[in-house]
Amino acid sequence: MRWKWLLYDIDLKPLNYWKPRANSQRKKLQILYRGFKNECPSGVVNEETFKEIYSQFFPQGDSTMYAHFLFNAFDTDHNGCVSFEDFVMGLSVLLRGTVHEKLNWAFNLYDINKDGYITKEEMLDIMKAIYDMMGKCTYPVLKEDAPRQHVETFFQKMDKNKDGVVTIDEFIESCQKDENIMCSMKLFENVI
Ligand SMILES: [Ca+2]
Ligand SMILES: [Ca+2]
Ligand SMILES: [Ca+2]
Repeated sequence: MRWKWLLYDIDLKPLNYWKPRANSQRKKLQILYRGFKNECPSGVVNEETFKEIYSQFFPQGDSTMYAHFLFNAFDTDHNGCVSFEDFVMGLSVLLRGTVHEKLNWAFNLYDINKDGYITKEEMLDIMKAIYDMMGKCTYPVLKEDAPRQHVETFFQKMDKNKDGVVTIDEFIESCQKDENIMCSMKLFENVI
């Protein structure tokens, strides 16, 4: 199997888009990549293993839900397992893709049921998962309703035609226009 890893070996260049965060992002990706290689001699990872590998990054919080959503975003053919090819394809978008490609990937993550729209509930689920993962140590003064307030603000800005759902065009347009949304949503820091 070793040839396979070599074949798909990628150099984990730091993201040049978010310079200040690039080092920690790179480190996370390297750990995940190594974890994948070690845990999955078969070249395929299931959701449980993925969660275990992922929880190493956030020992202070509960990353179960976020890892679940992340797994579904990597599992592009939705067959319940992420192959090394799926994984490397996702990584290469996140590491070397254009902003547009990265936003597409993020949209897919937020669109939990993959129907092409992000609802307020979906955004809230992701946001709650992120807050859970960060843990109380990171945000000691976090209020219970913080994720909901966050979502309200983003949703108002993103749902341009006010039809209650965010389309890919609305998502990309508002993320590109508003750096604040992009930063606050931690799209690229937390996407993986
Ligand atoms: Ca798959
Ligand atoms: Ca959806
Ligand atoms: Ca809309």
